[in-house]
Amino acid sequence: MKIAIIGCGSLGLLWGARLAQTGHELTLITRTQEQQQSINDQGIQIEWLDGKAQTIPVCAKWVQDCFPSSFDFILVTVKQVHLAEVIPVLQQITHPATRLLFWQNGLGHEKQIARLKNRPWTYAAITTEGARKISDHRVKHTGTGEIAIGAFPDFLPTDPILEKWIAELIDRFGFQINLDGQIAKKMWEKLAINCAINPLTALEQIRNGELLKPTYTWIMKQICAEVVAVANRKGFSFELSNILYKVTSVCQQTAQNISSMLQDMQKGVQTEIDYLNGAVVKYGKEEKVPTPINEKLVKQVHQKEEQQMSKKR
Ligand code: KPL
Repeated sequence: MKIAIIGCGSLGLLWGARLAQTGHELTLITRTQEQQQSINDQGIQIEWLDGKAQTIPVCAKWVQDCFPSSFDFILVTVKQVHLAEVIPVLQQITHPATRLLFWQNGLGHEKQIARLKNRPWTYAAITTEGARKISDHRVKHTGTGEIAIGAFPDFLPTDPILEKWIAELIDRFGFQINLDGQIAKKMWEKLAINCAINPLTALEQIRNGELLKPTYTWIMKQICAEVVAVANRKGFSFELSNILYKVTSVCQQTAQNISSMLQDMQKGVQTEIDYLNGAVVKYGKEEKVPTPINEKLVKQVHQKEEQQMSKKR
């Protein structure tokens, strides 16, 4: 199969390192020419969870140079903020049977996916794994977690191509990937996890594991209570205790991780706050469910984001 990964942040590089070892023809599509050169010249340098380092040669193409091409399988690992600009590219480098896996945090991608014409095989992939991009071609795998994939936004028939690919990955790497018939619910669950972890780590400049201290667990409970109230009103039923248990497990499993929002802050780039806590506020308004804590966090993150971005300018 011809596989591409579009978006070479921490998750894209992690999956690049994995998929380069599966024997499929793999191309990493980068947003900048500098990153393309750096990956082509030096390969992906990855430090795995057990501390072992590996250099993996891969083929990278700058997004502007990837036409004409046609891939059978694409992992879309750009952030939500870049999804809109990637959709026209995806339209051109795919065919009607291409499988597209969208790996974004938060909510909002269904609107973007709907812009694709005649590309029915679209999936959402949800992961709670941690990874940190160290430079354009270097990445560190910083935490294990769940991986779930499911048809999104529409229901799809059984897909032998996707199932075979997943079976290959399980066989090759030993980790579990679950095919989930209710991926939209899983997205709300992951949303709650990100709403609790990402803004607090970004505002306080701390690693995920530090959120296990009582001061933070108390705030995380309030954040999650609002997310659960909105999700329940939207028809996704959750128990707060269950969500808090998941948040705690992710903080433990990714204790050393720098959350994606803190990574964005440190780089002085736009964060995904509008697609995380911002989405909760938006849906809360629609459902007339108050979300004051999430609203406050959105404001605080925007303020800090602005400060960080102006330092970079
Ligand atoms: O998804 C993540 C993120 O950083 O965006 C978690 C799971 C919280 C890992 O850091």
